[in-house]
Parts: sequence; structure tokens; C-alpha cells
Amino acid sequence: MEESVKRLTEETSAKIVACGSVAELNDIRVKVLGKNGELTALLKGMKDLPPEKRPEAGKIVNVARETLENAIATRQSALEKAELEKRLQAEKIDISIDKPVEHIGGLHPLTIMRNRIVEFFSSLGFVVAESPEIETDYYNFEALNIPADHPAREMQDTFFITDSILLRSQTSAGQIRLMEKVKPPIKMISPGRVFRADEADATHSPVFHQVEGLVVDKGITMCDLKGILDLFAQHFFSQDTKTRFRPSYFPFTEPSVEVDASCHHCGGKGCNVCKGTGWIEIMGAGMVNRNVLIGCGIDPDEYTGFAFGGGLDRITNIAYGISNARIPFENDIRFLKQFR
Ligand code: 2NM
Repeated sequence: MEESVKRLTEETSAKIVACGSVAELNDIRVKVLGKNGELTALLKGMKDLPPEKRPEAGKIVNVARETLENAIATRQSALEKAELEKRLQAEKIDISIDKPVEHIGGLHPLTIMRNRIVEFFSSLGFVVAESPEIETDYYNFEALNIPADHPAREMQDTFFITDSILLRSQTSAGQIRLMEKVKPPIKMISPGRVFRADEADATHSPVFHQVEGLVVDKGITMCDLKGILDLFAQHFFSQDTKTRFRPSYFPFTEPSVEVDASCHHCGGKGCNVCKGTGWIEIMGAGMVNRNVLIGCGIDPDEYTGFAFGGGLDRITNIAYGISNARIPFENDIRFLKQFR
């Protein structure tokens, strides 16, 4: 009897340690300690022993039961812990996964350039004034000293909606609206979309973008204009860029000039970018015509002003070296991706 209990305890202890799951452990427990278990059977067998040996034998069986129950409890908590750990590991979701993000959006080069121009002029104290894309004949032409028989007023140059309402052909109307409203000093720029009835080709589009600037104050001269435009060209092209004025004509300025910047590509020596001249035309400018100031209620004997205007599209293409003016409007992802 004692031998049997000892053997059963040793064998069962070994099985408990070796078993790999809670279910397996439970089977062992039932097989040994259960109602019909092996140790229970030994206990029941005690009735065949002589009475004086029964207490000793009962003690041996109970010690064995206790030993095995403890071993089972210890193994059970170890197995439960391991099983939980395994499940947690299997159900783990790695939210830190580091996948490269593709197809993230970016700004269009024209938007980037407009933002940079706004930032540049803001740093010099200019305000940004936007105005309607649908304008009246008065603000688009008449207030700008553009006479009634001027070719710009023809249907083939301007998109008319009615006889007196049109899609603005320049952003200058915004300057007029501001000059009517506020007294000098005025320092403003007006970036925006403008419309002309042109056929689309390599250098023309019926919709394009302008940035115009205006400064009105006492004692403003063309030197101020030249100084601002030098800073502009140096900021957007290169530090050693020079500018030059060539005589020109606009109804709203007198005198009027075309503004050239020295070629950023060859440094002014002459190359295919500047067609051998060393210069690239970047905008038009001039001193605001007296008639324009008078029309806005500003006394031209007290105040003078300069204005300039250029194509944002053109400046963007020059600054980024874009040689085909149509590419920015084709929505080709390979082009757009280069401007994040
Ligand atoms: C240009 C060239 C020269 C201009 C003039 C005015 C205003 F309202 F003051 F008369 N605004 N913009 C101007 C002057 C625009 O664009 C080529």
C-alpha cells in the first residue's frame, strides 16, 4: 500500500510537470484524485487492511492527496499564465506599423508662388486686397483711363457678360476700389485670376493669374519702384539679379515701363533662355496716371504713386525653370509631385 501510494505520487507529479495545457492537467486530476481516481481507489482499498494499520495508511494517502493537489494548483496557475500570454501575443495589433505614406497631396506651384509673393510683399508692409472676378466696365476700364475705343474693350479681347459687366481682364480694378475707399499712404498687392478671350497656345490661356502692386504716398518716385523691384527680382531669382526699365505704354500709368530682370540662367551673358539678350521680361510698371488718381478722389498734386503688374504664371515658370507654359495646367501627377 505505502509503495503503491509512493509510486503513484511520483508518477503523477512527473505527469503534472510534463503536461502542456490546463485541459490535460484536468484530465490528470480526474484520473488520480477524482471520484473514481487511482488515489481514491487506494483510499477505498483501506477497508481490506487490518484495522490497526488503517490510520497510518489513511495519513499516507491524505499526505499524497495534499501533495498532488498543491502540485496541480501550482502547475495550473503557471499554465494559465502561459496560455494568457500566448493569447495576448496572438491577438496583439501593431498600431505602430511604419508603412510609407503614398499619394499625399501638395500645393500647386502657382499657389506656392502666390504664397511666397504675398509673404515677400507683406514683409515690406504691403496689404493683400482681393476683389471680384466679375467686374463692371467702369472698374475694369474706365477708372483705369482706358478710353472707350481702346482695343481691350473689344469682345475678342474681353469676356463680356452684359454690355457693362465682364470677367476682369486684370486685377487693377482691386486697386481702384481700394484707392476710392482709403486715403494714402497705400501699399497693396492684388494677386488673382484674370480672363482674356485668347486661344490657348504655348504662351496664352483664357484664364491666367496676375499679381499687381500699388504704392501711393507723398513723394513716391520711380526710384522707389526700382528699389522694390530690385528686391523682388533678387529674392525670387538670385541675389545678384539686376533689373532694367524699358519705355512702354499703359493707359493707367505715365510714364510706363517694361521691367526686365537679368537672365538667371546665364547671368546676363546671353543664352537660349533669354534668346541671347541677357534679359528676361518679368512685368509692366509705371507711375500711376494723374487721371486715375483724380478718378479715385486722390489729389495728384499732393500724392504720387507707382504700380506694377505681372503674370504669376510667367514668374512661376521663370523661378522654377518650367519651360512649357502649358504643363502647370495639365494635372500630370509626375509634374505636380515635384512641388511638395
Ligand atoms: C500693370 C502695369 C503697370 C497697374 C496700375 C494700376 C492702377 F490701378 F494703379 F492704376 N494697377 N495696376 C499696372 C501698372 C499694372 O500690369 C502689367
